[in-house]
Amino acid sequence: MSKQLRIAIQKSGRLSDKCRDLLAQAGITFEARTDRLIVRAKEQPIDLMLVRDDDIPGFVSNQVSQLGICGLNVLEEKLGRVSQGESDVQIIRSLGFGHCRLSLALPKTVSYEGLSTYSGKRIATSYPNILKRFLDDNGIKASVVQITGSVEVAPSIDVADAICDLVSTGATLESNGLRETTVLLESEAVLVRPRLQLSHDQEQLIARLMARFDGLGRAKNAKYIMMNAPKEAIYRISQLIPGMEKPTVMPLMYDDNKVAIHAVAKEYVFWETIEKLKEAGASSILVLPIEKIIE
Ligand code: PRT
Ligand code: ZN
Repeated sequence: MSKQLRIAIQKSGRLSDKCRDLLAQAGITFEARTDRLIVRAKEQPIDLMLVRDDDIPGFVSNQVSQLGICGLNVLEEKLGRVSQGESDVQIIRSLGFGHCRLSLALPKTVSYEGLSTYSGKRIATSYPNILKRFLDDNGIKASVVQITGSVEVAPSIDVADAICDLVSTGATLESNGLRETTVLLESEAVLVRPRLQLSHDQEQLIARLMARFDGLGRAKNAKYIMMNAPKEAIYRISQLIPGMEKPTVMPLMYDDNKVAIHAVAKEYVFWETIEKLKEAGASSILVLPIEKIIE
C-alpha cells in the first residue's frame, strides 16, 4: 500500500498561488517553479500534481491523487452533485478563496420575466452538465451550446441568445451588455478526497494536514489583544472582545489600580470594538495577528 500522498492542484491559473500558499502555511513546500507534472514536497511523503483544473475531479475520483483542490463549479460539472454526496469524491473542506457564481445572463435588451424567459433559447456555456441539470430541475426546455472560452461574446455574434457563465465582480457581463438573472451555483475552491478508505499512511497524512488547515482556519480572523485597564473595567472589557474566551489578567508594576489584560479574540476585531475598549478605560491597546491556533 502506498505511503505517498498525491495532491492535485491547478498548474497555473486563478487558484494556483492560493493553493501553494495554503499548503506552505500548512508546512508543505515545493520547488518554487517547475514544469514537471509531479513535484515532491521537501518535508513530507507528499507529491504535488500540477494539472489543469478540469482534470482534478477525475484524478481524485480515480485515486490517481488522494487529495485535490478545485472550484466547486468544476467539481459539479465533471462529477455531478458532489456537494449533495452523490459521488465517489467527497468535499472535506471549503477553502474560502476562488469565490464566484455560475449564473444565467441575458442581453440587456431582452426583458426578463422569470425563468421561462429562457424557454426555447440557445444558451452558451462551458458548464453544459450543470446547466442541463438546472434546466431539467426547473422544467425549462432550451438548447445548450457548449463553448470552451469567451462565452460572454456568444450573444453578440449570434452563437446564442443567452449565456451561463462564471461571474465574480460582474464587470465582464457589464462590458458585454449582459444582465445576470439567475444564480445556478455559488462556488469556491474546495478540498476533495476519494470517499473510500485509503492506506493507513495516507489517511494519517490527510488527518495531520486537516488538523493544520483547521489550525490556520481558526486563526484566520483571530487576534491577540493586549491592553492595560482599570481593575473595575475587567468585566466590561471581557464582554466587549468578540469571541473571547477567559482573558489573562496580570498585575502591573507600580500601579495597584490597573491590570494588564491579554486575550485571544476569535472573531474579527473592528475599529469600533477598539474604540469601545478605550471608552471602557483601556489604554495601550495592542492587536496582534495570530498564525495558528491549536486546540
Ligand atoms: O488552465 P486551466 O483549465 O487550469 O484554468 P481555467 O482557465 O479553466 O480556469 P481559471 O484559472 O480561469 O479559473 C479557475 C477557477 O477559479 C474557476 O474554475 C473558478 O472556480 C474560479 N474563479 C473565480 C473564476 C472566477 N472567479 C472568474 N471570475 N473563474 C473564472 N472567472 C472568469 C469568468 O469565466 C468570466 O470570464 O472571469 C470572468 C468574470 O469575472 P468578472 O469579475 O468580470 O465577473
Ligand atoms: Zn479549466
